[in-house]
Amino acid sequence: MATIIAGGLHKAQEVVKNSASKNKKNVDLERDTVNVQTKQCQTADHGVNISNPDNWLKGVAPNRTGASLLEDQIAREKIHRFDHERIPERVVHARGTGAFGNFTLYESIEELTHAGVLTDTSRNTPVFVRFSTVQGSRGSADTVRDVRGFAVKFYTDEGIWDLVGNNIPVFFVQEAIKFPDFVHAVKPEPHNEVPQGQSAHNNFWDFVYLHPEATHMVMWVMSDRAIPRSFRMMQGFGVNTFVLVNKDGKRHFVKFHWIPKLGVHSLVWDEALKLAGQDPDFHRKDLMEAIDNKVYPKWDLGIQVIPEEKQDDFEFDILDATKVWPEDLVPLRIIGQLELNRNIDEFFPQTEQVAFCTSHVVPGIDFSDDPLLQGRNFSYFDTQISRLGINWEELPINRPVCPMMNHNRDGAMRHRITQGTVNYWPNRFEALPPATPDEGPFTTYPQTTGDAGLVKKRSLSDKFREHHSQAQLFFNSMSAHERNHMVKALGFELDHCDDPTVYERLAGHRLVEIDLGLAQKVAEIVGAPIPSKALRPNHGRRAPRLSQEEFMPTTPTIEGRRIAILIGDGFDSAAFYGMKAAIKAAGALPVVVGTKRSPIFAEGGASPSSSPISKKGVVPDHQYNGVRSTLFDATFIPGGPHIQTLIKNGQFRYWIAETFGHLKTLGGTGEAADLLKHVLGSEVDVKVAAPTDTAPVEWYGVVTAGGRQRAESFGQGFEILRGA
Ligand code: HDE
Repeated sequence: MATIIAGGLHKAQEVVKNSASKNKKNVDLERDTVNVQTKQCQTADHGVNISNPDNWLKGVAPNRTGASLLEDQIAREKIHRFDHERIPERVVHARGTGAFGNFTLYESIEELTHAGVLTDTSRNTPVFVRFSTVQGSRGSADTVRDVRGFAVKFYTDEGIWDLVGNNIPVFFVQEAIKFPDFVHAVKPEPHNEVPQGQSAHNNFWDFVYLHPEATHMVMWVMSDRAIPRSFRMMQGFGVNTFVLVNKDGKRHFVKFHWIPKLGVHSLVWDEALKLAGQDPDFHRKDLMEAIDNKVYPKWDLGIQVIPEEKQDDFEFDILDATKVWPEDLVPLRIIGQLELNRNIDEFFPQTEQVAFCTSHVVPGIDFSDDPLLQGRNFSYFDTQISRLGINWEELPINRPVCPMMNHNRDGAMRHRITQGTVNYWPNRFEALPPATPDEGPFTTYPQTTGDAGLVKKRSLSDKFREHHSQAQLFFNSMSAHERNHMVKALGFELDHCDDPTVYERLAGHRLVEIDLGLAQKVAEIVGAPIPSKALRPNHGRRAPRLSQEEFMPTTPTIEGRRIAILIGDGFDSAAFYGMKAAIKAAGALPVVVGTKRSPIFAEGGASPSSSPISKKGVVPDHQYNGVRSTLFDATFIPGGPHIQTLIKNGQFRYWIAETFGHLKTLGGTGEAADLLKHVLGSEVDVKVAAPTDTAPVEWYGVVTAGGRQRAESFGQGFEILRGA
């Protein structure tokens, strides 16, 4: 991967320049951006040139080291600055990564909203997106089983709009006041700060049992959605119910969806576990690599809309964040596209200091009474004060690209200098008057409670009390192998709970509310009494688009995928170069893995003369000990005498077995079939594919990915191969 990421700084700057006229946020950030790669000499923070940044000032007697002097203001400054480099990590979603991009509209939805960002089809709105995990701290691994954050900051002409979503459409709790309990329960336990980056522990599952409203979300978290292959290949959901207001003042309820153009794909659990150790930055690097290679990740923006007069037409409360709006009842309408096309220049001032705030909406978008959203609108602003200080909105990554001016002043680290003698309204100069209606101000929708008998109560509407119907709907909608993965995920999690109260209650009660078969399987795995009676009948309904298999791209694609090519001295150069070019032509990334990282020569001693590296041989991107099959989506092995070297090497044999076990495509030419057959045995059908225009060599393929039947035989296949 290093080869691809190298030079990122220059590329990022290039994009800033090229798109300067298009992307207002890039232009805005330029005024705070400097480049360390200049020959300017080092200075202290107050600008004085420094000649010795390496030694502390000392009182030195002849031939002695001498005492360090406190007087050294240069050394002290360096240490002081270092001592204070850290800020509090986010209380949740601490681990994340970000990128810049643009949002454009396919069609205006002016009948629903007067927000410019959702109506002006000529606009190219700059965005910054931060993806994250939830449970782990800043240094935890990327591929853990967890919800992923999908937070989008739109820098619109009317101000910032933060759509702070997740990759799962529902949430664990219905009331914001429950959020601290939930987060305490899922985070590492208080007595020993264990576990990191996992929900597999007593307290989380104890919480789940005691909160039936968490059941639906838990089904999603135990599904493949919680171990995405890439941030680029997951859906995003605003989760909460928002409101759109049109120019006539009519309001509609809305849910926002992001749908990835590459489809929705996941890792298998064994890969996720291994990757957490082999490459804890797997998702972070994957995103940067794709953008550096100009395979820009794209999502469609979809909306589901419910007119105000239909809000009571559903069996669930449309403000309940533990429920989806099934698409057969409320169709999804695609209206725009998000593209990520620029990597960050520096992590801390951009990804770490970016601060999202659900209460940041623009005119035309408003809040519903969704109780979670109302609580979030308080929490995000508050948490940014604790992380970044009261002037957090002045930071370059957070400031809007439209004019911003008011009488808010002062506070720690104020940057802005405002001229003039007044800082209050009204004032004798009429300085900074409130916006007139013509200036498009934000106006809160004049919602009437409509209830003469309004009373203050700590409660939710009755429909909020139904917790199992959609959990069943989700489970019913999974394919057989997705269900199988859920059984295994529950087995793994509950195996990490050593308190019988926790796993027995879960299997014997909570899961029986969803599906008896599911509960029985899990109970057997984790050693709980096996339940014999369903607690409620399964309503049998399905919603196909809850299964991620429904999100396969209409034309199968390998765009943006990483494909390993295994070689040793004596590989077939025609097959090697032919396939490498074909992979590139299809928008995927060939990564050469060799027996060593020094030059490797093709059969006959040299590469073809057409190759620029013919005399030097091929220098692989990695040697086999530096990477593992888990880092790639498929593997190709050219034929040639080098196969004999690979066959003798246990690690290459394991590579083949593991790739097969993880249901990924294996391909080869000529003698590569010997290696595939040697490792995979007669159980596996090694097929010969005819040469095509893009793959102009005859090659063997063991296609293990994509098919449901194959997915079901995953465990079996893997076991056979381990033995081989
Ligand atoms: Fe958050 N959440 N949350 N959350 N959340 C935070 O804000 C909170 C909720 C989500 O990349 C915090 O800046 C409350 C739902 C994302 O910087 C904090 C409740 C959804 C991110 C906070 C929720 C989310 C956060 C911590 C009510 C999906 C990361 C740091 C129950 C729609 C944003 C921060 C980033 C971050 C509070 C529930 C998504 C403490 C009170 C539902 C993606 O303010």
